[in-house]
Amino acid sequence: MAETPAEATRVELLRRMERIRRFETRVGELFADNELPGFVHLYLGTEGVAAGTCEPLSEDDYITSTHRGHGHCIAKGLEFKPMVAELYGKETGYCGGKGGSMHIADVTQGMLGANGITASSTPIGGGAALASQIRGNDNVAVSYLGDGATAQGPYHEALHLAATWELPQIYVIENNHYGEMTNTEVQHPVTDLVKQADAYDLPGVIVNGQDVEEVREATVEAIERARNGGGPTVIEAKTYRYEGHYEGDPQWYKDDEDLPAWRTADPVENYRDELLDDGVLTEDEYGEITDEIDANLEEAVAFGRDSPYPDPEAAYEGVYAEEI
Ligand SMILES: Cc1ncc(C[n+]2csc(CCOP(=O)(O)OP(=O)(O)O)c2C)c(N)n1
Ligand SMILES: [Mg+2]
Repeated sequence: MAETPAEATRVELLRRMERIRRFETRVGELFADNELPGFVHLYLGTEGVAAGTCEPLSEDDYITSTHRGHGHCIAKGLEFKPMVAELYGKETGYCGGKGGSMHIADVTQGMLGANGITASSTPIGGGAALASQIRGNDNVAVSYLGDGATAQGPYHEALHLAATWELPQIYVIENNHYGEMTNTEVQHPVTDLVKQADAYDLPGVIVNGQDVEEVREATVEAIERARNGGGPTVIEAKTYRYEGHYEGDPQWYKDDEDLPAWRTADPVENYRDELLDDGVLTEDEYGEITDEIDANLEEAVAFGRDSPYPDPEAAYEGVYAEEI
């Protein structure tokens, strides 16, 4: 049975999940209204994973993310304004509007990038973990990947090196039950993807991704192991993608019974009810938290809309390494 975290930690876990839920819901609306270019892949339903894994990290720890990366950015502490501006492709975005939804990065906060290339978060995180090891500091790298991405070569190469060199890296598999339009069970010979960790003699843990405290507890243990030279851990969070693969996906492949069942396990609403029932929060305090988030979000939307597009010449910047 998980030890209950301190009250302030519990409120913080809820706050991060609410930030993700509200951001993603609003982004879905903006995309449907044709305001955002490109594709967006929403993180709705899986908020417990990002919040539970990022809350125990420090600003100096690293994360590497996926094409479904908004939740990771928010949970690591990135701000709404430059995130929304990036989604609009505006120059005030985190990457000057050149990255868009799938490539948000802010190295100052240890967010080394969302990434459109599935599984590529894992070798990039391995590089960050190797840097920590060489520098002899305490920083760990958390690398997120989807269930589908566990079938890819770069993940296994990253696992192999990280295990051999005992790098301070934590792999978080978000098993949201789909890789694009295909159910996980059809795509893989095993349903518990964490079993792959055995091949590299790494500890592997399965957690209920809808239970933010369970996710956090497994992450705290993995961080401790990594900081103490114990090497990597693989965490598989069982969770569920509420939306399609991308916004606009008609989702004809989804089993109609699954969504309602997973919605009753909603990580955000259930945790809010738990904190209210436990007397950790009052309805008024909860309202203050969500009002502040919503106000920040609307400011960010206005900021994104009103910001200028980047100068076309900016396409040449950041292509080659510049002398520091
Ligand atoms: C190397 C590579 N191959 C294929 C794709 C196309 N693609 C984008 S997302 C995706 C499926 C990802 O599934 P999963 O890893 O489960 O992540 P989820 O979308 O469920 O979060 C694929 C095949 C890609 N982006 N990169
Ligand atoms: Mg998936």
